[in-house]
Amino acid sequence: MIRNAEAQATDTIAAISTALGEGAIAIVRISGSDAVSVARKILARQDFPEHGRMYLTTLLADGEIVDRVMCVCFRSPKSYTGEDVIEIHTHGGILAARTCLELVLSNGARIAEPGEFTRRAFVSGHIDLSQAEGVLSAITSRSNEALRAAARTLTGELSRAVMMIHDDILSLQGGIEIQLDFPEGETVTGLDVAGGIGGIISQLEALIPRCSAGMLLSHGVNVVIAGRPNAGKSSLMNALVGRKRAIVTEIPGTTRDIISESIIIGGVPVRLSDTAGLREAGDIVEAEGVRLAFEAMNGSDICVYVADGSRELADDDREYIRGLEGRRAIVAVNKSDLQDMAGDIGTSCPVLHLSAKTGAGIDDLRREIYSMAVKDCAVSSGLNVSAFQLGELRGALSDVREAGESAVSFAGEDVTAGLLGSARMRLLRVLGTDAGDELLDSMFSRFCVGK
Ligand SMILES: Nc1nc2c(ncn2[C@@H]2O[C@H](COP(=O)(O)OP(=O)(O)OP(=O)(O)O)[C@@H](O)[C@H]2O)c(=O)[nH]1
Ligand SMILES: [Mg+2]
Repeated sequence: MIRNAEAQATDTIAAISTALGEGAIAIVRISGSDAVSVARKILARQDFPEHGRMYLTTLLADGEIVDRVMCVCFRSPKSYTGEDVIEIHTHGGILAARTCLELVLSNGARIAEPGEFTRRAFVSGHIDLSQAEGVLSAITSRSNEALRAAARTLTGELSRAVMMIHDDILSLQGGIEIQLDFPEGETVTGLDVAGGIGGIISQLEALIPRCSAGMLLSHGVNVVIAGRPNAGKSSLMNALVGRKRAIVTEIPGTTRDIISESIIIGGVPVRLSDTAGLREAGDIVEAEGVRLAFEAMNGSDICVYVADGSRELADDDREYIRGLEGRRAIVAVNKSDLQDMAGDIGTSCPVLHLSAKTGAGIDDLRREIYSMAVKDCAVSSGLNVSAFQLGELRGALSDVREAGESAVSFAGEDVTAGLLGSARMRLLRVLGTDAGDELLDSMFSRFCVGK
């Protein structure tokens, strides 16, 4: 966390910006007013700082050549952080980059905090908070869809959409406020409150599913496979993962711990958890497994309840399935390669007949998990936001809806204007305007060092 914000905000900072490990090159990045002078102290070439040009030079420690490097300088304000930035490209591998960083640090820079370069880009006004979220997502993307959402966000698509809605609210709020000063009976020409609010609501209603999609693409869903012993939960887990991840035996009570594995379905990261069979456990270890299974099932985003379809459904099955009513859940009637004895399941959840053994119906299950996960999300046009930003967008929508109700219920134009003002503030918070240190700390601490 960044302390003594004022003093620290002007320090010249440095970090290795590439992943540590063997590779062709590694990059040490330096940012701040002393970046150029620090670089001059450790590089043979002294004439390098022409904006944006790569120079070949050598890295020196006590006059001795340590590495042959490339160096580039981005002059303030035309750099990522908005400050003078030097990047030294050393040979890859851990040692060359570390040696370079140590030299930089012993010559006047201090090590950067996680995300501090991006934080400086934000503070200097080069990017807003939504773009910073896009930067983070670009680094952590696990699918093409997620990477595209990140690219849209970091190039400012979300910022522009939010600003447009903000400006529409501002002009409507302004009109209403002028109206307040008008004498009774007179109206501001062309002021259409209901129409204006309707338009803003539609814009927010279109934007929020895109942001929910971004959240989904970065954070994924947590899918818990639950059911009675021997139903075929572990077999189903293995079928979905495509390899033998969990032990399968004909002995009921085989799985005792939670076994998790991540897969990607249609670009959405899905964290699957196989659990212990739900029953009165025989021993203390299994009992703990069953307790964890219930906990996982209750905490899941989507529950896949597995029932053994080659037998009649047990009363317990029916009870557990009833408990999932109204939740995001799928009933998987397994062992469809054997006789079907399950009968009517009696649930409003989707029911799929499948066989973990032969693979029949597994693709349908994948599709069902996907469509449940992406419900209310515009995946093909996703935009990245943090939970805080999504909360503010939803809050803005509910403020504007309330403003619409207040306008027709004669609650008073000042109430309508106040609600619009509150929605507008929320939109500004999405962009990080007036964001406090605490919010920025929590935002940028999610970054890696060097970004
Ligand atoms: N015929 C058939 N047998 C299956 C199918 N799925 C699982 N089985 C068998 O059912 C038995 C139990 O399978 P598991 O996957 O271990 O069941 P589980 O629900 O994980 O069991 P616990 O971990 O004990 O709760 C094994 O003998 C599997 O081979 C299926 O689709 N068809
Ligand atoms: Mg099992």
